[in-house]
Amino acid sequence: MGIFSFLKRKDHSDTSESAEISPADGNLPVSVEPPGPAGPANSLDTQLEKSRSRFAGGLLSFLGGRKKIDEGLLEELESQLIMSDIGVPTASRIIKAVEHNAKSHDNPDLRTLLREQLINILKPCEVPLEIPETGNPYVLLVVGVNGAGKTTTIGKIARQLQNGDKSVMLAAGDTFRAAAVEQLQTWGQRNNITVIAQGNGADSASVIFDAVQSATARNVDVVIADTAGRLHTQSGLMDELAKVARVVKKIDDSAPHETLLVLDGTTGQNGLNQAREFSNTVKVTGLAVTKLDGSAKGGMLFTLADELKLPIRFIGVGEGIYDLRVFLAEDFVDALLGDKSPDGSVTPL
Ligand SMILES: Nc1nc2c(ncn2[C@@H]2O[C@H](COP(=O)(O)OP(=O)(O)OP(=O)(O)O)[C@@H](O)[C@H]2O)c(=O)[nH]1
Ligand SMILES: [Mg+2]
Repeated sequence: MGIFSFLKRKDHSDTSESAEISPADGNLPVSVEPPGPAGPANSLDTQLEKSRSRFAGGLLSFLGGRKKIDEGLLEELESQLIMSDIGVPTASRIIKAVEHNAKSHDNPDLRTLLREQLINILKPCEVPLEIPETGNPYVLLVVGVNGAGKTTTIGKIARQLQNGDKSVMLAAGDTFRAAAVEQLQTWGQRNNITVIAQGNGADSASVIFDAVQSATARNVDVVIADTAGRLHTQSGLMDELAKVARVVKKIDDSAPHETLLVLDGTTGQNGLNQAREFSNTVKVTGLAVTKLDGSAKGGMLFTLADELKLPIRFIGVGEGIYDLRVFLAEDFVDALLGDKSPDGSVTPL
């Protein structure tokens, strides 16, 4: 089960009211990217190349031909993990577990033991988004700091949902930043879906409320609500998020069904603080970590998983509409560690 395993399509024959609530107006530039070089044909190994060269490259260079797992080697490994943007507490937990497990093997292979621990940390966070069929729109609220990749991620998720046979509506809840509404409308056009908007300066909660109401009337499966980027220090904007969550409950008290925090993967450990700050205001139920293609900081996912225990729903690996992957722990670890042997096991050093 997961985002690709949707239930039957509903009847969406009623699309007649869209004009009265500002759908994408058809005059905006549209660029529909085919699955090209930035599309799904690229392997995760390629997309995570920077993180891999830091991660596996560092490990390879210090391990060399050394076979004996002793304290010195483990200390070096710990430093390598920390340099790969894994936080200190998480790195020491990994090392302790590796050391413990090494003792129960006659001929322990460090890389295999490490891989096992890395997967153990991420695996509980491998919880793909599921959209149950309840008869009411599933409300997905997208939050995060400025420039994290919220709007882009919304466009990509919308495409995946549509490919999974779900109908989608977008809510232009970023009424703060100039041109934010137009940016979302462009994504709406790329996906051929309605965007509910009221223009800059409107009340974000009111736009999102309208969208949920309209989606309910039209039997749309999923409403994805964009919001303005904000810092936890901007108390007015943080209060606005709490208001959005309150207001949508007036239509469906189980909404928002998912509050997805988008974190910029190039910010490393800072993502952990952002997650904590946002969780003080809204109940974050999932994470999307973007820009991992341009970053050597993929190690941050281990810290996020270890410290927050929140589902990591997606990883962003490029700017194109297809450059979003459902997060899978083993695939991610193997892409970071490098080559796999043909039978799927990791090539020993
Ligand atoms: N390389 C790469 N770029 C990305 C990814 N996701 C988003 N971006 C880029 O990051 C920039 C910011 O993305 P937006 O989606 O506008 O970010 P936002 O969080 O909505 O920004 P604000 O609305 O200003 O808060 C854009 O140039 C995107 O193309 C990704 O996974 N990889
Ligand atoms: Mg945005």
